[in-house]
Amino acid sequence: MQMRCAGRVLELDRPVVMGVLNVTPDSFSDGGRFLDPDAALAQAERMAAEGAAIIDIGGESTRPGAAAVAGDEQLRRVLPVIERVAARLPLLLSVDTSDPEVIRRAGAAGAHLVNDVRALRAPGALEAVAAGDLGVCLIHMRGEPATMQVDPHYDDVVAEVQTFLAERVHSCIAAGIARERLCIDPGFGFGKLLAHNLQLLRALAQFQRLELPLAVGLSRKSMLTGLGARAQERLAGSLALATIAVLHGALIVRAHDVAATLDAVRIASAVKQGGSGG
Ligand code: PT1
Repeated sequence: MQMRCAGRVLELDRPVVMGVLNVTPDSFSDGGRFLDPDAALAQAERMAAEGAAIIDIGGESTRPGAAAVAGDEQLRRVLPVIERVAARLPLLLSVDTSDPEVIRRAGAAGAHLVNDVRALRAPGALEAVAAGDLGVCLIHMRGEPATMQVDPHYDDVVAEVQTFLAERVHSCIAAGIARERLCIDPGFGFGKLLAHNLQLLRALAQFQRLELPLAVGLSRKSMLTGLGARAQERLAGSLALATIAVLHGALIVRAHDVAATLDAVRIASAVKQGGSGG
């Protein structure tokens, strides 16, 4: 499988790691560390050296409880970082946003794909992507980050998330965004209780029915604490979840700890393929 993003081809014959670069003062695991564009560039260079295929640059935290960030503030945070990283590193850059103006300006600054927890539902977002050639990661989220963990309810979380993603894929294609530009993500932790996250993880292979690259973000999420991981020690648990996700077909694994995650992903992929080095 592969994905087309702004004139580039992301090869997905084996799973890849998307490194997280939060340019926010409030992000849950590395708040404020990379607000300075030079510090952000240094972190991007580190993740590239560790083997990231994509760097995901975000100016709006979407962790549970986080407040929305206005487009102009997101632009102030992410544009200098996108420009600097695009000028220095050959890998793909994604912008973690829902805002149409941020999508447009990030694309002009050198981003290759949009990673959107609102799956292009914000007014104008679908059109902003359709007007260019950026790739898109469509993520499922129930509600908004500020309130999404307040009593989320599903009758059948796997079916409901799949139906939602299939509808968003359809809307993208109807708006003129080619299928080759899309990937999907069930949105672990986005309006989901631990039981919902576990059902999605166990049924992850079913998302392959949509015949699109499957992305996941599990790194350092609170579901690990719910599963018994120590609060300050989320790496081992994150690697366990990344391994399980790859065994169930994930091809893009979003993670903070790129080198360790890539090891886990490579091993899981090789075991899955029945060969070595997959
Ligand atoms: C994700 C993701 C993302 N997650 C993609 N992009 C976040 N494609 C940001 C918690 O429960 O899963 N996939 N971009 C971060 N969101 C969260 C959600 C962070 C929940 C933490 C939690 O702790």
